[in-house]
Amino acid sequence: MDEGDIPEMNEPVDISIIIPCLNEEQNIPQLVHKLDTLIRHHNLKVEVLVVDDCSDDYTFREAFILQKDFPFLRALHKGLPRGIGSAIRYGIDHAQGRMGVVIMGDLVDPLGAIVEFQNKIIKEGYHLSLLSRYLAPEDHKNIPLSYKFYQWWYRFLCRFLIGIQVKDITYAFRAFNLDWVRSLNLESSGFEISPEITIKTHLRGGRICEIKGRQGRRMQGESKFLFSKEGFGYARVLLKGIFMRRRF
Ligand SMILES: Nc1nc2c(ncn2[C@@H]2O[C@H](COP(=O)(O)OP(=O)(O)OP(=O)(O)O)[C@@H](O)[C@H]2O)c(=O)[nH]1
Ligand SMILES: [Mg+2]
Repeated sequence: MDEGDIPEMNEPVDISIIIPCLNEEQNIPQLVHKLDTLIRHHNLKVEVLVVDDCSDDYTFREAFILQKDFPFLRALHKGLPRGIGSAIRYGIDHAQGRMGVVIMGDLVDPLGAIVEFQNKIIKEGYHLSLLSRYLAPEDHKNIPLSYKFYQWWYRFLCRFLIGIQVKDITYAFRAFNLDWVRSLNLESSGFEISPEITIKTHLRGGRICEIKGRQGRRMQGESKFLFSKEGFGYARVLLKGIFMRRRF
């Protein structure tokens, strides 16, 4: 089984939903069913790209089999080395829509926001629309304290050193104009791809907006995020942003 067996989309699509996945076999079927409900309800023109990174479980097989019942679905197999950032870039390279949306495979993102993202990016012409958990106090109550601590410092440094005013710089659930994001020459392999997109869009003069929303909790499978592993990438993206700001 490989992506070469999958037919190209026939109908033009507006939205390319990119789902980077590592060991998410338990979550993929439910996520695809939820997306199907949303797509039908709002009559969205969508393709959904599941980008699997040589998972140890049957993530790719689950997505591949589901393609038969859900024509909007494309199961993509990305080779090693692993990395959520490389998987998102792989999805961006293979996307056929006008707007890209990144969602997590662990069912934590408030999917209804995709409709609002479409208004912001396609109708109103924003380059980047972030889902922000920090616009209303009730939306960040359920974020673990350690994450809040790191996010607060990162936001503070980005504001102070780069001049970024948005409140949720690092949350991966977001939408962007695909041509715009391709022009940013993204480089990140890991979780730092999210701030890289935000920082580069800001520095290149792109229009950014935030919409309010709350993240849920992972119910199945395991988190792969380890600050000790990802911290260096976040620092690199921040330092590069400071350097770029001096040049522009
Ligand atoms: N393709 C790919 N996907 C990954 C990789 N690492 C994580 N992911 C996916 O990225 C999404 C987010 O990963 P999580 O481990 O839940 O990280 P998180 O949501 O930032 O952290 P938690 O809040 O602790 O869950 C999930 O869909 C993962 O399967 C990777 O190396 N490759
Ligand atoms: Mg998660």
